[in-house]
This record gives sequence, C-alpha cells and structure tokens, in this order.
Amino acid sequence: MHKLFHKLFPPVLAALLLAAGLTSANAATSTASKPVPDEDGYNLWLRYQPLAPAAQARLKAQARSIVLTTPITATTTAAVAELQRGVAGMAGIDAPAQTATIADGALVLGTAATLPGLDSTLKTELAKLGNEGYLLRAARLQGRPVTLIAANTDIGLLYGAFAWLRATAGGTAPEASSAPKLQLRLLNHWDNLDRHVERGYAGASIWDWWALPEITDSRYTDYARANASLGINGTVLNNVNSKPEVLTPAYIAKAAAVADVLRPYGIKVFLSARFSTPLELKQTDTADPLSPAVQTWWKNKADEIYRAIPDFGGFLVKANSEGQPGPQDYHRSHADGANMLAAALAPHHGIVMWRAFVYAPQAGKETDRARQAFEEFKPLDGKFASNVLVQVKNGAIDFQPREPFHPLFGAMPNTPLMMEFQITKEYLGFSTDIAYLGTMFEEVLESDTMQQGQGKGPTVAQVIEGSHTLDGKPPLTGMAGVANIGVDRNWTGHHFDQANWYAFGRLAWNPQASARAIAVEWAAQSFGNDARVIGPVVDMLMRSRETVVDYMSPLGLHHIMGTAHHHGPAPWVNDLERPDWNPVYYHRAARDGIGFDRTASGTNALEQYAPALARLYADPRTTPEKYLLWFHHLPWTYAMPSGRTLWAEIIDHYDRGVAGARDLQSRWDALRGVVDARRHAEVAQRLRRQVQNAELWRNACIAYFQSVSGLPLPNGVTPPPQPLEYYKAIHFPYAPGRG
Ligand code: BDP
Repeated sequence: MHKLFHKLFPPVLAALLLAAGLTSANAATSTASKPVPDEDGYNLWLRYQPLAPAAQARLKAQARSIVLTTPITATTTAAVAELQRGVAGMAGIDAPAQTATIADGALVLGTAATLPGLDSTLKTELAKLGNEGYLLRAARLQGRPVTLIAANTDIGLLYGAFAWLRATAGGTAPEASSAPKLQLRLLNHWDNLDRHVERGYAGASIWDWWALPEITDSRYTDYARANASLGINGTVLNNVNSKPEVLTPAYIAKAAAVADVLRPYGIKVFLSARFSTPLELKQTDTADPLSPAVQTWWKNKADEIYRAIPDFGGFLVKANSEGQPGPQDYHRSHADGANMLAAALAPHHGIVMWRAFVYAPQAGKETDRARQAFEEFKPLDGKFASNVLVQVKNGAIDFQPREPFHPLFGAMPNTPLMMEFQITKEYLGFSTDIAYLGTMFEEVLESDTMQQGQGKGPTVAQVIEGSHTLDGKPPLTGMAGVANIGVDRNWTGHHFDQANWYAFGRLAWNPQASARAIAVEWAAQSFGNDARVIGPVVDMLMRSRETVVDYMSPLGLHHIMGTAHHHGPAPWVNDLERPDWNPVYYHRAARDGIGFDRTASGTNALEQYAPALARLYADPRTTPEKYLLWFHHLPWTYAMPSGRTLWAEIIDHYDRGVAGARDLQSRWDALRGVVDARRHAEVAQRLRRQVQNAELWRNACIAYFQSVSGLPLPNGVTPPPQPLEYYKAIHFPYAPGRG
C-alpha cells in the first residue's frame, strides 16, 4: 500500500491527503495505542521519535550504514551525526555506523566529484542546484542500491540530510531536489544585551552575553541545528534598537564565540548597528556619514570585526525611526547612510540591511503613517550600493494581524528589497494565542503587486526573489523574521508557536511554498505521523490566524490594541503624544461610519500601489473585504455583500472570532490521550486564555463601537456583559516584551 500510495501521489500531495484524513496509508500504524510519553517541546520538530513498525522497517533498510564520500569537516560531521541521531531515534535502533565502503542499503553523502559512478543525469541535475541545494534519490552506486544525499557543498549535504530526515519523519517519499530561492534567510533577534527580548514572549534571550565568550550554552548548538534544518543561514543577534556597546571589542569577542558555534551549520552572524556608535563611544565628534573621520571609523571597525569573525554577515540598521539616530540627523539620506556602512563592509563581502520601517518624527493630524516609508524610500530607488538590501516590513503600518502588502514591493525595481516578517506575535496574542503565521506570510507573498497589470504580477514573492529587478543582474535576495525564541524550555512559549519559526524558515527557502503543506510537515514531525493528530492539528493551524483577525481587527481594522505592550483591545485610546499612535487615528470610527479613507478623497495612500491595484481598491465594491476598512471610511449602514450592514458585519466577525477560539479549544480537547499529556495540558491552558482573550476583544470592541455608532445591536446578538467603562478600566501592567 505504502509504495503504491507514494507512486500515485507526490510527497506533498500524499501528506495533504493524510492530513485531510483521506487515506490512512502509513499513518495507520501509529504508536498512539501505547501511552504517549510526555514531551517538553525542547526538541522542536527534530524529535526523531520511533516511527510505526512498517516505516521503521523501511528506514532500517534505507540506512544500514552511512558513507561520507567527501572530506570530514565540521559541517559534514554535523550532517552525519544528525543522520545517526535521526535514524537511531526513528528506527529505534543503535545509530548506523559510518563506514568507508558502499554496501547495499547505505545512506551515501557526497558531491558529483566524490560519488563513485554517479550517473550523468544526476550529475546534470546536481549542477543546477547551486551552493546550497541538495538532491535525494534512491540510486545505484557501484552496483549497490543506496539512498543518495548529494550536493555541491558541505552545507548542501547538511541541508540534504535534514530534508531526508524530514521526509522520513513525515512519511513522505525521500525523493527530491531543492535549492533555496533566496540567498539570505535570516532571523532577527530583538534581543537586548541585558537579555530582555523586545516583543519576546518566551522568556529571556538565549544569548547569555554576560557568560560569553568563555561560556557557550549547549543550546546554541541546538538552535543552529533547528535553523539549519530549515535552511536559515544567518542570524542578527541583537535588537534593531541597538546599543553602541555591541560594537566594542568585548562584545565583538562574544559575538565571535557564538559565530564559532553556528558556523558548522551554515549560519552567519550579523549585528544590528546603531548609526551613532562612533559618536556615542566618543571616538568621533559626529556620526555624519559624509565625514571622512566617521567613514574611517566604520572601515576600521569592519576590519576589526572581520579579524574576529571572518565570515561575519554584516549590519542591520534601524535609522531615523522611532527615535533611533540616522543620517537624516545630518541632513543626509538613507542611501548616504547605508552606502557609507556598505563601503566599510564591501572589502569583506559583508552586507547592509537597511530597514524601511520609518515614519515621520513628528506626525500632524493629516498625515498618514502608511504613506511615509514609501515617500522616503521610493525616490532613493537605484541609489543604494550593490551590497545593500532595503528591508521592508510586510505591511506599511506595523505587523498588524492583517495588512495589505507594503506598496514598496514592486515599486523599487532597481533596489534589492528583502522581506521582514515578524515571527513573534506582538500583535497577534503574544505566546498565549494560537495564530499560525504560515497563512499570513503566504497571503502576503502571493499578493499580486499588479505592477504589470491585474493578474500579471509580479507577486510579492517574485519581487523578493529578484525576478523583476536590476537589468538581469542577479540581485541580493532575502527574507528576515523577527524571532520568537527565548529560554523557555520549548523555545517559543507556546508549542504551536514553534510552527511559526518553522513556517518562516520553510518560506524563506521557498517563498512560493504552500502554508498548508508546511503545516502538514510541521505537525507530522512535531506530533508524530498519525493522521488522527495531523488532520486536526493542521485544521487548527489553518484556521487560527483568521480567527485572531476576526476577534481583534476584522475587515481591515488595524492598530486598535493596548498602548505600548500591544496586548488586548483599546480602540478608545485617544490621548497619546502622537496622533498616529492612537487607535482612534486608525479606525476613525465616528457617528457617520468607520474606517480609514486612503482613497483620493482621503490620504490617497492608495496611489502608492500600481495603477491597476489602485483602481481596483478605489471602489469599496472591488476592494477585498478583508482590507475594506483599511482603505475606506464607510457608513455603519453600508450594505455588505452578505446582505448585512457594515455594523452587523463587524459584529458578526467578532462573534466568529470567539466561536473560532472555542472551536480551536474543542478540537484540541479531542486530542487528549492522542498527544502526550504534558504538551496537551500546556496547550489546553493556553487555549483557555485564548478564549478569554477573544471574548474580551469581542466585548470591548462591540461596546466601544456601539458607543460611537449609537446603533442598536442586531437581533440575536449577545450584548457585551459589562459596560464600556469596565473594559476601559482593564490594564495590563508588566505585560511582557515591552520596548
Ligand atoms: C514595532 C515594535 C517596536 C519595534 C519596531 C521596529 O513595537 O518594539 O522596535 O516595531 O520594528 O512593531 O523597529
């Protein structure tokens, strides 16, 4: 059955069928009838738990021994060790021995040059896979049936080893070739040097700066393994709100110690650089990027860093944004600033990731924060040095539960743009609410920028893949994710938040991958290849983010959460220093209606999109409902396609959100006894919090918007149990993760 099944269905489809419960192939043989041992989540998706007997038998036959045909290096050693660990765990045997000769059933790692007698078709295929790609194949070498993990480099072999283990754990056929579509696949840690993690909800920073460089936590190696298993190849260790100290010799030595641990796994270390560092360290008397003294300082600093970290990746910079220093302090442009740093790094092949998350330091009532990054950066298209990428958040405001894609994507064809996603859920329920971000990332990536006309692309994924830029020259490409990692035993606070780290990594490898297929892979590796678990867990993941949008900010509402910590509803807030920090600025609810008019009659932020898209979204009737109140201010009585009024529709979404949260809870309850008791209980506790949070959002928002609209609740709607004043009085002192 199994062989035939996989002949009939390619791996991903097979996994989807399994998840949908459409077949029980392979999964039928679960271990769930035995008591399921408790797990704490530390091993992430690299659990390597015993497979079902039939799968174990297959695995044993495929990995009787391991043969490495390339020289032993730290990276190939890591690949072999991972395979041994994975096979031993999943097959329930002693680790297969590493041998020098190719025997029947060996798992053979090598390159075109080192694999004896590799056939020419495979050689040709391999040649196309670049420095990081890999090929997995059942093949014959020297007449012996073997499983091949082939690549052009050591790191390709490591990625291949992880891919083979992933396929094995997920019960999918290990036949694949793959190469990353983006060059830079990076985590951004918003970790401070005192170990507080800005917007972190999983405990303190894993980087123990005080203990470094002499003391390195074994966790750093597991971090590297987890990232390498996804193909993540870089990490920015410190917060974008950076401190000058990170570039002092003591901290460079600490970063170097981390880099030494990560290097075998193909992960480069980067640092967030504070633009005014030389000035603040009192080593120059200005930070003006055009000052020769400043330029020399950065050049020397780069030389110093590369002496300690020869493969240092480069700098990430937040400049002239939210109070951070930058070139504009000296009336210079973002390009002047970025290019000065780029010049210092260029001799060492380092790069600069210059963030486009900027908005005017003083906001007037009539400005639209959504317009500002575009206004500042679009005129600089083509003005950046070739080792600079402009790092753009997925949307124009700020990691909201839902935003239309950032208008800069597709609008700067002469500048490499990299995507910045937020994996940590600052605005989506911290690490208490389940919100699978795979679907959110996918929604952004597959958005049609319409730069070439409606339906003609490029999509945002194609833009960041560089397919439409730079006169045919291969540009730098990349994707960054703001990490959700901390010292919590399970790394991410919520077991389900591991799926977000996972999904980010897989989409950074292939921005056109399917969020559902990724969810299937994650579920199979994280909970075992048992259709009874995968189906419901994938369902939960796939609905979860829409549920959060429904109970927080449906129909294009945005930024209506609590001040500073960004938790909980606060649509009434109207007293902050800047208008564009206030929820009322964003929802614009008044007697006449609700929503932010970004059409020509309002701020016209819409004009920043390609004409085809701008035309489409200019009319509320042709604006996707999910973005309606992002672009339009509409009367409460506006007739929605559902036949409801806008007011009734908003309420309906809030009710759907609460129902969705309860549904997540009951789906999870049904898995009691199938999932190990410890993880089950930990998730169940959090789901109770999620339901409470959903109810709070629903009740508070309905109470508030009703106070503004003055309209009665539609028939059948349950009134909020408390008056508005009750919700307004709820505060969350000491909420985690504050900036
Ligand atoms: C916002 C966060 C803030 C970050 C900022 C940024 O609230 O903590 O510093 O983004 O991305 O979402 O720079």
